[in-house]
Amino acid sequence: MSGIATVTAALKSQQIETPSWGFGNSGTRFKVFAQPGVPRDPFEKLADAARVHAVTGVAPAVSLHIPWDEVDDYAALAAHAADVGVRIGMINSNTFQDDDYKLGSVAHPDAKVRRKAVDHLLHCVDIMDATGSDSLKLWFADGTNYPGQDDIAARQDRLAEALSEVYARLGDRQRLVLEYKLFEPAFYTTDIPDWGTAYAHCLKLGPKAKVVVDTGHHAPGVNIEFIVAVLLREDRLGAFDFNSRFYADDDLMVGAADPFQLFRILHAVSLGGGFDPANDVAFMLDQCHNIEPKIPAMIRSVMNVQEATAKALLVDVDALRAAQLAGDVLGANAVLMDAYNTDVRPLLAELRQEMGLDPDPLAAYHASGYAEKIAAERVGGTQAGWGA
Ligand code: PSV
Ligand code: MN
Ligand code: MN
Repeated sequence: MSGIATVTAALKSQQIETPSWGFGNSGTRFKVFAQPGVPRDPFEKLADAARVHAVTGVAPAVSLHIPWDEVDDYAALAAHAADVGVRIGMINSNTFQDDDYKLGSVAHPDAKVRRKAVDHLLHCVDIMDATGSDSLKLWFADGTNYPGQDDIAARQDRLAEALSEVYARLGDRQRLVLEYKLFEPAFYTTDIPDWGTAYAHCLKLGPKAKVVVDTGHHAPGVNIEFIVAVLLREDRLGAFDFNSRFYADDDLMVGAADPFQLFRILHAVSLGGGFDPANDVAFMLDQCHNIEPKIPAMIRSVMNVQEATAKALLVDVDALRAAQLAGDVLGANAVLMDAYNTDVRPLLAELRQEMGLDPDPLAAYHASGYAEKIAAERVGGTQAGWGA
């Protein structure tokens, strides 16, 4: 295959997973602005996600969040997903919204609360069994607000014990991916604040435990592509939660705040073999659209990841290596910038036509009449989960 044929083949096989909660109403702690036509249940969220896939061709999986997407019959939900043209992706656990979790969940000082939290995680694995999902995505809000509030190391012990019980329950084709976050809702210590802590737990658990990099979960200025390169090298990069941020965990559309950072991250993915499906890196969006229309925002986000991926794949790696080995600092940088500065939109438009799609996914969505249809049909859409 020629260089460009390799790039287009990789772009066609890329899969970008959308989050069910990105289709519901969401907002900040100050206000949720309701939008017409938002889904009233998980079935309708899957239908909306299917529209994103229909016009982009690269978003076939949808992450669920439990209990926001709790239903009686998960096999029926998975069948519905298949009917509308998508599949169930990761199952995201939620151990942060019950009153019991005020002092934490799996790291809570009270064994009864820890039991409840672990039971929820095991329930999530049951849902994986019923839906065919292969990944359990764990994010814990656990932490403390004040020095002295609890013992840092004891909390790590409790966390490790809970994780090992869940790990032992995983089937052969199932895995867990562990997410870190610097702060929020805890403000003094967070029990998994960084990739090092997540990595240490994954190492102890075994090969079916990998780290999730949520691009909004770091201190300002952290070099995320470095983390990505190291995790890939150690075979412990499980997934991305893509979004963008100006300040903290803003959950804005990926590629909106800093497209160059997204390119640098995807360049690290490319060099580390992360686009090879065998490495099982999931490219997930974790964002919520507070003021912008949900489905077009998701389409835009998928396109942003695709554009950054295309640029990352266009890097002339041979020229880059030659410049690096020659100690040609400016030359190496120029190779990278050449790829970043390439307008990949014509390439992607052509690729979509080859895939039988409209070259302009947003125009195709707007022309489809779907937005008007759901606005007329759906009354009383649900909130994404926060503050619900
Ligand atoms: C936490 O901030 C997080 O990034 C986790 O991935 C959650 O599952 C998600 O947001 C939704 O609250
Ligand atoms: Mn996340
Ligand atoms: Mn987050």
